[in-house]
Amino acid sequence: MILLVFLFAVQWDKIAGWGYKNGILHNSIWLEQAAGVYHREARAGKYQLTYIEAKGVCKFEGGKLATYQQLEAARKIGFHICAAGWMDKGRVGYPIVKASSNCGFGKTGIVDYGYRLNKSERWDAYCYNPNGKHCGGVLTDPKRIIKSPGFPKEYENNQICYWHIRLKYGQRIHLHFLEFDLEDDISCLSDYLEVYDSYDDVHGFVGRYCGFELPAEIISTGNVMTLKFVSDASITTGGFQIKYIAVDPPKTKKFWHDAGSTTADKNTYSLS
Ligand SMILES: *[C@@H]1O[C@H](CO)[C@@H](O)[C@H](O)[C@H]1NC(C)=O
Ligand SMILES: [Ca+2]
Repeated sequence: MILLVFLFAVQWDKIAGWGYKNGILHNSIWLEQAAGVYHREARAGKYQLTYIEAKGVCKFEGGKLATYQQLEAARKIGFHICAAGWMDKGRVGYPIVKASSNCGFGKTGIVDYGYRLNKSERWDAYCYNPNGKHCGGVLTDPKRIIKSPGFPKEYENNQICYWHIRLKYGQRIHLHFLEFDLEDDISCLSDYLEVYDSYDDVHGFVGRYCGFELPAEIISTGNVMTLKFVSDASITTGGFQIKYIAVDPPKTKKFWHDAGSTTADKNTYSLS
């Protein structure tokens, strides 16, 4: 019984952690992979892609623009994004799982803007790729080495890779850069690696890296991290190898005191 309450308290924290922020359900990265559907925006930000460009973004990663049916299938298992994107044949819409007045007009389903007559309008993109992306992936092992595609050979042009590191609740991620060599320019506009201390490449920006200087070690604040690698259309170099290791939380009562601010946690603690 004590164990059950304890587990419940931990689970509850976990659910609260996988929350809903800025219109995005923050477990969507897992779910989008299950359905083969994923959302992309332009490097310049939200709503910057014409239809042709949106097609190109999906093609970079070996996918295609998703059909309405594919987006709906993903939505049914929890894919929720508050941003309109191009679909197959020039249709535009977005998938809403959880009704809210500030996104999706309080309804659930695909918010459908229909087939656009003007293909120069700018939206995001919904891509479909059932075979996974040709680089990147979701990593759940406590220890792994992440390599640029093709390493130790040079990486290719026009790559976009996302690595989503997802460890056990309570663990942190320690990144060590072992080798690093990306095309060098002052603002890292050509080729770069970005690190985010969060579930996605929107929140928790840590840094953008290029050139050949080894970045310093990074430790996450939570159990998730996102790495994004982008290369442009010319000049490639040696690439990178990055090791990550799970760091376990200290197993002392003090830890639970510090972490436990909810009633559930306090009840659990007094039982034990
Ligand atoms: C098509 O959309 C673009 C971008 O919104 C706009 O600049 C252009 O004027 C539109 N063209 C027509 C024919 O409405
Ligand atoms: Ca380059």
